[in-house]
Amino acid sequence: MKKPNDFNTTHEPTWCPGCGNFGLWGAFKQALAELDIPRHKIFGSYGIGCSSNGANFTKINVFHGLHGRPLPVAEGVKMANHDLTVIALGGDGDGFGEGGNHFMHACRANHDIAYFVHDNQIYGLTTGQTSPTSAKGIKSKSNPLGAIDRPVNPIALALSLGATFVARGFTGDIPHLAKLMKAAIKHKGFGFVDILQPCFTFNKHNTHQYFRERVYKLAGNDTSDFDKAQKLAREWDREDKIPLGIFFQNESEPVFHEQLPQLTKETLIKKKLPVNLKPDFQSYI
Ligand SMILES: Cc1ncc(C[n+]2csc(CCOP(=O)(O)OP(=O)(O)O)c2C)c(N)n1
Ligand code: SF4
Repeated sequence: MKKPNDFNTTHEPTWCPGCGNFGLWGAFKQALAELDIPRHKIFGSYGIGCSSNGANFTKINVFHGLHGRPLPVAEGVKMANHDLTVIALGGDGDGFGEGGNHFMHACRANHDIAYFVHDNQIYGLTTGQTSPTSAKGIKSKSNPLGAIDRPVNPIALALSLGATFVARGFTGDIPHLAKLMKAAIKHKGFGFVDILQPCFTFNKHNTHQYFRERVYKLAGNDTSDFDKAQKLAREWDREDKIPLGIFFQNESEPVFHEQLPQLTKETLIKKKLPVNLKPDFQSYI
C-alpha cells in the first residue's frame, strides 16, 4: 500500500506557513493512500487559486486549468474515460463565484466525481478580497467598510441543487477530513465536500481558533434524511455551531455517464472512431 508521502512531487508547497491548505493536502494524500488506487488511474482537476496550486505538489495526473473551471474539465475527463477516479479541487471563489454556474449543473447532473472546495472565505491568491462565502460585515481589500452581501451557504446550496453526497470537513482535523474525502471519492455520484480551510494571511476572522471553538462532529445522524440535512445545513447561520461530517447521501440516483447508451459497453477512449480524423489533424502538426 502507498504512503501519503508517495503522492509528493519534487516541488515543495509554496503556501504561507500556517495555511490550512497544508492540512487539506495531508488529508487528501492520506485518503488517496488508503484507497490504494493506482496513481495512473487518478485524475485531479484544479482551478486557479492558492488552493489549486496543489496541482504542482501532488503526484497524480493533474490538469491545472482556468479559474472557476475545474468541474467541467473533471466532467469531460470522466465521460472520456469513466474508469478513472476523478476529483476536482479549487477555492470558494473559484467554485461559488466564477465557477458557480458549473457547481449548479454538476450537482444536478450527478457526475460520478468528487469535488473538494478549499473554503477559506476569502480570495487568497489575489491577496484578500471578499469571496462568496465571506461573512456579512467582514472587512477586506474589496470591501473596506465590510461585506454587504449575505454569504453563500455551500451545504444548503448543494442540497437544494440535488447533490447526492454533501459533507463538510475542517483542515484542523486531518483524520476526520481524510475519512470524508474517502467516502466522497467512493460515493457513486457527485461527492461534494466543503472544507473549512483557514487562510492565515488574509482572513483574520475565520481563523483556526474561530473554527476550533465552533465545530463539532455529526454522529448518528440519518444521512438519508433530506429534511434533517437541510436543517443541519442552517445551523452555522442560526446558532453559530458548525457541524462537520456527512449531511446527506443518496446512492440510488443514476450517475451521468451511465445514462449515456454510447458508454454502457466501454469507455469513450476505447471506442473506434467511425471516421478517420487524421487527415484533418495533419494540418495542425
Ligand atoms: C478567468 C479568471 N478570472 C479571474 C482570475 C483572477 N483570480 C485568480 S485566483 C482568484 C481568486 C482566488 O480565490 P479562491 O478561488 O477562493 O482560491 P484561494 O486562492 O483562496 O485558494 C481570482 C479572482 C483569473 N486568474 N482567471
Ligand atoms: S494567502 Fe492564505 S490561502 Fe493563500 S497560501 Fe497564504 S495562507 Fe494559504
